Amino acid sequence: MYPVIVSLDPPKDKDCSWALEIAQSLPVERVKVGLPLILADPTCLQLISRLRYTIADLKLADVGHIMSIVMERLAEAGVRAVIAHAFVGWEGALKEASLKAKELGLDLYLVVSMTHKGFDDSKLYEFINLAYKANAKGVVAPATKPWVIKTVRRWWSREIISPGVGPQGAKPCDAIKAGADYEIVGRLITMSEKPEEVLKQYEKCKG
Ligand code: BMP
Repeated sequence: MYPVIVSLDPPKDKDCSWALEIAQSLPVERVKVGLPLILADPTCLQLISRLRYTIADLKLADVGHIMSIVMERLAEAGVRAVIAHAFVGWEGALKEASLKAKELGLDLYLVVSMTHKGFDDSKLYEFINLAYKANAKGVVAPATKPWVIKTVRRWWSREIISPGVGPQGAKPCDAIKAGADYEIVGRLITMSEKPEEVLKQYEKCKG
């Protein structure tokens, strides 16, 4: 299997069948879905979750009881993992979210850095400590900033999953070479005429 999580973000003219077709046809274990898919068709989440290990990327960033309600709904739909923002902090937010994830058997991922230039990386160390405290399965860190991944890798022994490949600037394998475990790839695969060819580039990531 490839170290790739396919991000299924249907553009306006696509629907659930587009996402299902991609999830079904590609040899990947995991997919990531977010608001573009859920708003296109809320029932799609359940269908996708039956096919693949599905990470719900709503980038939860709320008070604890609201994140908990959302997580209960997501677990009901069958997703296996959720992504929350680290910046919301512990007391009143991630403390409750991490307890709820444990209760529901959901894997928790925390966003510790983002792919765009404007993201402030000054609290990276603090965010990694929060990820340990929350017993996160992994963190999201940007393929567009390999130096951030290298730093995270020094401090964080669990999974690093990394978006930003293709249209956002990183090349396939950049993040893996910097220390990530999976690259999160959306349009480079979902808009490709030959998605298998894109996946094949991952055969040689580690030389
Ligand atoms: P694409 O490969 O098409 O650029 O999609 C990237 C995916 O990763 C999107 O679903 C986006 O929400 C997500 N993502 C990102 O692009 N940057 C981040 O810092 C964090 C993300 O989750």
